[in-house]
Amino acid sequence: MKLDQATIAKLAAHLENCELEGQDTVKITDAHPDMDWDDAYAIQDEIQRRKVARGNKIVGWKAGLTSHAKMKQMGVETPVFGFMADYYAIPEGGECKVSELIHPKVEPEIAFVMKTALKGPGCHIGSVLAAVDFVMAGIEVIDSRYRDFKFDLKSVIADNTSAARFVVGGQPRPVSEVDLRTLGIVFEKNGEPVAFGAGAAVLGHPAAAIAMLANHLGERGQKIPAGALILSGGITEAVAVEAGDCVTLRMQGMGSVGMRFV
Ligand code: 0L1
Ligand code: MG
Repeated sequence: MKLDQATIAKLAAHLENCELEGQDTVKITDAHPDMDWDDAYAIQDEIQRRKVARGNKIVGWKAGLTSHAKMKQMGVETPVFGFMADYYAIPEGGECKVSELIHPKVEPEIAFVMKTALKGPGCHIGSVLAAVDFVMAGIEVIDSRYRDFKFDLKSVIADNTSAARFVVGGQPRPVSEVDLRTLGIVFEKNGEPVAFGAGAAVLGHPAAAIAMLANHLGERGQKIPAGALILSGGITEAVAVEAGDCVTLRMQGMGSVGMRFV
């Protein structure tokens, strides 16, 4: 690690304040070009610690940058991971307040709910499928705290991988009943289809994102607990939204889920 504890705490407070106040900032690597990957996750961990100390619950995790094309574009070989706090959750069909955010975008994702805990290292798609209870449709709202979404990966990780809000729902299905690779989706904005895809867009098999998350947490002595919700990564490009927009994700054989931006 290159940053001392005081700097990590200062950067975490700055990024979390930007999130809570809906204010943007320049990327933190501008002032700290030497920070490394461990520093980036340490800042994210400190943001999580601040929320828990304030009484928020951590309800799950997310994987980001899970398409091979996007990873290549960003020059990385693994996805990035963030956590999800309880207040990120929007009820199915509910309202997401744009005034609380900076420049939201939405991503259609397959959400996993764990039946048993999963701890890496050594997790693979098989261990994930054995540990998952059910899957369902989910929409992630990302909202980078960096001005104009201009960032590098270390800055993004420190900023909890742009996590902001999410909605899950539709018709949950036992994971054993679903071919996650060929699972088709239609993503609609204001009633018009804007993106299409299939589960294989996420690392070839979306359960691979959960295995990588378990291995990532395992390296840090942590596990994915039973009951945790995990968003496995965007199946399509993120779609920008503003107040007045309505988005709906239709997932093959699994119903639909949506939210309104007000
Ligand atoms: O969930 C995601 O794939 C987003 C990861 C962070 C990068 C971004 O804000 O676009
Ligand atoms: Mg996402």
